[in-house]
Amino acid sequence: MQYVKRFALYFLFVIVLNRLQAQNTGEPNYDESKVPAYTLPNVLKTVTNRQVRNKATWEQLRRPEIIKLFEDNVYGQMPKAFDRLTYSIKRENISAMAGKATLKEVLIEVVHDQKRLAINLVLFVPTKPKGPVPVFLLINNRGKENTDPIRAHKSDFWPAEMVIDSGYAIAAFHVSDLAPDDTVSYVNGVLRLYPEQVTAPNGMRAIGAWAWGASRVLDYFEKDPSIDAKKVAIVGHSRGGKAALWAAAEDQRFAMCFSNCSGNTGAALSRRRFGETIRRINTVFPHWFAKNYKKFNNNEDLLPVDQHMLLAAIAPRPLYVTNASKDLWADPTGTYLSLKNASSVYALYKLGSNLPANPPAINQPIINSSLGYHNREGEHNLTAYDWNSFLKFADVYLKSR
Ligand code: GTR
Repeated sequence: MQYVKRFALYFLFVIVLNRLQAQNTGEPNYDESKVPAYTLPNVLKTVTNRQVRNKATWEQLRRPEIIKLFEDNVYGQMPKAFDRLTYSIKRENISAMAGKATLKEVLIEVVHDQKRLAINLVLFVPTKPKGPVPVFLLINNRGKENTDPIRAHKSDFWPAEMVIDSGYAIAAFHVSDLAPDDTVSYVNGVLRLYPEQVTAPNGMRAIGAWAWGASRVLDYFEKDPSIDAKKVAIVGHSRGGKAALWAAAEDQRFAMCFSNCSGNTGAALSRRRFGETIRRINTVFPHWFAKNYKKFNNNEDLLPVDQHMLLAAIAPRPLYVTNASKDLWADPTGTYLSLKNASSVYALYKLGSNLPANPPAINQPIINSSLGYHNREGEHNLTAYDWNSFLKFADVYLKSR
């Protein structure tokens, strides 16, 4: 008996040691059997332990609580006040794409405390639409050539022709206008307008700045008669996909959200510690999230939120998240589980209930659900396959309304 006890204790010791070692070396875990046991925070229980049973309590109490928890612990505050937003059309071409679209290059300027920020927007609107059109807005975190306004360079990352042919407008801005994606120079954008954010423990940083920029573009859309500002779909890939989720959660004017391969601190559950972890993301990208987020390095279970709550904060608006089969770094299973765990909030609106318990097979998109999903075969990227599914999803939820 004594032996058995000793052996059991030794065994436990080895397991704990292994786990600690794995955490400390920062070695990513890709083994499902090594995912630690975890309990997700209950999305439908308030901080004072009140069960949320209906839309009203969700909207008045729990949702604002969750947004505040994400602001204070993860993405930082989202400054709402500014003195002025103006815009000018820098270039217009009414016969772009061989006459299929009108191109507008718009300069959006935001002034606050006598400081000015410029956001450059590229926008294509289908020619002769019946009225204001829904628009896909991409947060571009890759090269600017991907959104080439003169279309000398075409890229599946932003397949403008394909979207125009489907009857939607398509737009993009580059993250560097808001916050350069760099550990030092990230402050040289919107944070110049809000310097107090840089020092605050819950201050906005790059991901928050990109999401903030998406909302300013939406402000512009509200002034452009060719755009239906009530039907703006925000799209982002990877780090841009994290920002797209945060933008849609913070700003309820976004009608729809597409978050592609967003992974850690995007759509994937942090507590699974599969692939990228909080510690790793905070170490390699210290300029992305609020300073407070570093408290949760190797400490996921202390977080008062997990990412399913971010997805839930988008309810009842249609949300589509994706993975790529070879992109284990972004934890496809953890992403699907996050979506599944957000569905209890969509259920308050009688939506999203048809989501299967297990992830669908590769290349089997779930379109007919307010919570859409696919795991595309292949690498970490935003491709024509992804956009094709986005368009199908939008056809169900944006076009018909
Ligand atoms: C990776 C990062 C991911 C993701 C990705 C990307 O290096 O670890 O969280 O954001 O970059 O943006 O492509």
